[in-house]
Amino acid sequence: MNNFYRKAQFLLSTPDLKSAPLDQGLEVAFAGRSNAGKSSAINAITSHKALARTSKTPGRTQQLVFFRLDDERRLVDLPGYGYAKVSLQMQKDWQLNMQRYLNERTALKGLFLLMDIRRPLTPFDEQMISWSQHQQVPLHIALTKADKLSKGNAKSILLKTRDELEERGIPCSLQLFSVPGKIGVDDAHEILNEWFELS
Ligand SMILES: Nc1nc2c(ncn2[C@@H]2O[C@H](COP(=O)(O)OP(=O)(O)OP(=O)(O)O)[C@@H](O)[C@H]2O)c(=O)[nH]1
Ligand SMILES: [Mg+2]
Repeated sequence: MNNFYRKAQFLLSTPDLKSAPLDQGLEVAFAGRSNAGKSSAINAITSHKALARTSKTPGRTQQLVFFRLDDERRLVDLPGYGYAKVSLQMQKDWQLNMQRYLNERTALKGLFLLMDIRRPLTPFDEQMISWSQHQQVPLHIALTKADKLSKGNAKSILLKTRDELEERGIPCSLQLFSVPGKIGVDDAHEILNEWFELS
């Protein structure tokens, strides 16, 4: 079944929902801070080198980018947030855009939130989490760039973050992810299979 994600193809990118694909079928959105590794994760999950554009410069993906898996299923690379250099107006636009997407998108079956393991749960992450809770969109969190820490440290941050989320009563699953470390692609497929009704 993992070969399924290799079928991913770029569909379209759009600054807002007006030009988005028809709101039908099943969609999973990848969200997270600029530079958290959203586009890299999409590439690893679909076994493509450069399906989603990655960059060392934060703020690369300013649009909602839709990838088609089959007639019914799509992945979405959401615009990154928390990039210090963007104007207040752009931050407001982002907030409205994300809120609208989470509120209105019927096809949205799950939010895949990526957080750099060295900087989890920033205020913008908290905002995404609270919007997803409010809209009752299932939430899965991946702590990215796990290769930047020792195995022991990565594990302890995973456990600490899990405790923090549990204490706040936020129901979600949590995993480690690393592209060069080849960590977490199977876990990601498992949760996507569930949301895409493939298992
Ligand atoms: N060491 C390491 N670097 C990674 C990993 N994942 C991504 N990166 C690097 O982090 C940088 C940002 O990755 P992107 O995938 O472009 O991040 P993004 O979240 O899509 O960023 P925006 O599109 O700006 O929101 C790139 O230089 C990637 O090569 C990882 O698992 N380990
Ligand atoms: Mg990106």
